[in-house]
Amino acid sequence: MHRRALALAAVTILAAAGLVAGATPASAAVVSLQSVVPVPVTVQPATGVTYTLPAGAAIQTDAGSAAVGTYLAGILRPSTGYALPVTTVSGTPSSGIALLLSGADSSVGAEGYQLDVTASVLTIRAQTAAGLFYGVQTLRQLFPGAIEARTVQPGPWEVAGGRIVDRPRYAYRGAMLDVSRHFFGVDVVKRYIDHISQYKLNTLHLHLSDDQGWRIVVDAWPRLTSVGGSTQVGGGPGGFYTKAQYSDLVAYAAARHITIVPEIDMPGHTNAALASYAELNCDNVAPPLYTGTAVGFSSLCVGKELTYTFVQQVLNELAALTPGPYLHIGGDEANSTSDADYRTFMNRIQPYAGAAGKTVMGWHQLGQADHTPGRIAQFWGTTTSDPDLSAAVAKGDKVVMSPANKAYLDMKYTNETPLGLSWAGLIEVQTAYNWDPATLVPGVPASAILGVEAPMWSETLTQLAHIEFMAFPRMPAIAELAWSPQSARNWDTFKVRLGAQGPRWTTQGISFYRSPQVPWATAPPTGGRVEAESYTSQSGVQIVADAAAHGGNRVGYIDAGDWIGFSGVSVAGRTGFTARIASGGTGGTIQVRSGSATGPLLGSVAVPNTGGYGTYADVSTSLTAGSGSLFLVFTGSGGGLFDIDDFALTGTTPPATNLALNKPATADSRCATNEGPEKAVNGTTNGGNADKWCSVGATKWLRVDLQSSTAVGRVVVRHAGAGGESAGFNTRDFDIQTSGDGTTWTTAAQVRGNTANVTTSTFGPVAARYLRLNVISPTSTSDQAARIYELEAYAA
Ligand code: NGO
Repeated sequence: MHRRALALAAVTILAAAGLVAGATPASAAVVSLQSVVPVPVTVQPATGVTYTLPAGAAIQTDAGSAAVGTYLAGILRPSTGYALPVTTVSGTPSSGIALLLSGADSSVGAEGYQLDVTASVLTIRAQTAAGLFYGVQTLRQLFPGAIEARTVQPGPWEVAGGRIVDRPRYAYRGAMLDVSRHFFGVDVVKRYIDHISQYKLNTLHLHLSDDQGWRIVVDAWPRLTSVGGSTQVGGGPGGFYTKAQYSDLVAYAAARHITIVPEIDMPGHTNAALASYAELNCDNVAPPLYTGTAVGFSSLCVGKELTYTFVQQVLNELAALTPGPYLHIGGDEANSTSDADYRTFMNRIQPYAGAAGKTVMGWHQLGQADHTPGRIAQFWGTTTSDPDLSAAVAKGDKVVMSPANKAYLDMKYTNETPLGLSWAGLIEVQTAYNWDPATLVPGVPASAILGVEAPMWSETLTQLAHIEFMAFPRMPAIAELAWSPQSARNWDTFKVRLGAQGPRWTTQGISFYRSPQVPWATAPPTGGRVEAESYTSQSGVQIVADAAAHGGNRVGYIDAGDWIGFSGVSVAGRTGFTARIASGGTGGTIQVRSGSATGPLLGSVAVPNTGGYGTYADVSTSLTAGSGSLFLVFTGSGGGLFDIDDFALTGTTPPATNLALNKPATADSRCATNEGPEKAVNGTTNGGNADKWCSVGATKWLRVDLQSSTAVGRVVVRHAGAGGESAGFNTRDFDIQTSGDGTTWTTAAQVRGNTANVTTSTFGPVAARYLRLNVISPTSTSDQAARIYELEAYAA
């Protein structure tokens, strides 16, 4: 193998002089008001004016805008480390940040906003909370990219002076996620909601059923999920949302001014339902569950009365879960249903949505059926004229544009894209961007167009990183079509604005496609980049000269277990790791270790295929607390999986506020009067034998009331050995759990087989009112006791 031959010639050890991670980066240039995506309607920079967010700033809101203020505080607090209290406005604020529901330019309408930046105050004005929310998304982009970090960064937090007055072009600005072909859990969907809200989209269409899986509980038809939800493409375990989980998603989206549009695809794309209930089939024989990717082979039984009972009950239950106006009934690719049956079926079921108080939405083939009030036809064709679409428009339907050859986020970018399909063509960023929804299909008048949606089908996508790689950078491109006036859009300025988003996405841990069409900004995310070739020790790797690599070289990984070490780079206080890699395969992993190549594992990041060695992408992982020098260990089958260009350790010492300190603590038992739960939150481990919570019995739990919903991302437990007792008494197996109500508990972290004196569990921040440590097995079989000297909770 050529790479192996190179490796033997190039085992060079370089000094890391001057490349110590953690060096404070030079103050980044202030972000230009002209760099916002989607481009605003009007931007007036004020030359020479800069606002600097002071540590003591408050976010001042009207009664109706407090929730937006709290949302903004949630973004700004972790990276600035500032308290940023959300207060009620009095008069016209002259300092800090003001979110006001009055005084905006009248042109902003229902969803627009006006942002004013002076040297003393940041003011966003709008007519609605939604408008303020979009103003907040603009403000976010005007802060340095490090504002997106979830650990305290050095700042300064400067914003260029001027005024932006902005409003959306279209009322419907959507993204779609296919959770049927592969199932994605609540956390993945929430993260995608965060992503799309950042670019001012207001609709998330969830494709909840298809041949491969039914993903939402229907009480009247429980086998839909117990059977129909039990697999997915490729035969994995599938999954589904309970009604409570679905409602949680709806609420999470609503808090970000996003409406969820649920889709039950009918009469085709229904194999999962037909497999769940034999009686729904014309021949009363249930077909097997389906895990392939063919389309057009299934149909509900149009001639059966039970079909209509089924559809009506399903739509009624779905409507009850849906505060938004639309129910999407699919209607695409009904290739196993005759045209006459299709019309019969659709004409009969469409009124069910109306009776449930909802408006029908469907793929544009629905134009074959009768119009119903307010109906939306979603165009997914690849041609510029379509009889079904024309029929829909002639009947009075409104249109959402999702042309598959422009707006489908599941199409490959290029032939080399490792994920995605290509039936509608290859969609590089410029192709996704360079079209106008109002003129794409000549027969459809601009007045009929309600908006734009970017669908993400998941035949080939199995994890969050895949969704992000396909969505970034095309989702922001489509978002600009949906929000910005056509006259303000321009590929040459867009690609520069888009490229400036790159370091932000890196800071957010988003793995994105580094399209060669885009001039990506290369500013370091935080804390400075370290060239991989500056290692001070290594085993097995090679240095490869590469003009596209930062510093001119990348480091080649040859065999599983190859590693590089950096004696001058400490992991202490670091909470994140981001590496720039180029990969031609999948299955590789970068392990972050400390002290040695076999030292403690602090984090591990799976390396996706970036499209080959010519294409770089950033991959990220969070790190658990550690100390000592950094080692990167490469695993996987090796021999061409990936090379690493450079990396950054992110995060400084996390905020040291122990959220559990002196909070009310209870437990199911105590060994002695002076060994109660309060001892585990008293801030000390040095009171000897009696400074611990000790518990006896088979199950043991310690519960802390944080007294209000609090973001918790890290829990530190100090065990017997940390309090001076024998480390043999350290608690071995336990769960860290969180709860909003003290009744329903979610496990945030599991620790098994622990022998350390101090354990740190890090997880994506969870909003928790209560925290619970559940001891699974006793530390010592002789006395059956748990000994916890301290339980500490931190935001990150
Ligand atoms: C088509 C088809 C879907 C596929 C998708 C893949 C529509 C509306 N029906 O789009 O079933 O998943 O293409 O790109």
